[in-house]
Amino acid sequence: MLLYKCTHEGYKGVVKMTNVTLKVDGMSCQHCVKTVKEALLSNDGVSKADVNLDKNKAFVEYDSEKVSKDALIKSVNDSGYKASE
Ligand SMILES: [Cu+2]
Repeated sequence: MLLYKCTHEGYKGVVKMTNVTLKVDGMSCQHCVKTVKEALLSNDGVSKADVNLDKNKAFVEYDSEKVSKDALIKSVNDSGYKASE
């Protein structure tokens, strides 16, 4: 787990980011990679999504208070691929 101290004025909280690596089936080219990455980043609370075509994996960094792992998986599935943990 990574801790980020937000330095925005008036904001004193610390955002706790959670990491997960999802298995993603169905990707065959860089276009698929881009689609999956955009699907993950479309979730509010996702700060980073690295998708690896060779390994069929997606590394996601997110704020678990804003988005759940299930929602991340669903967003990939809704874009036409198959994500699992
Ligand atoms: Cu493709």
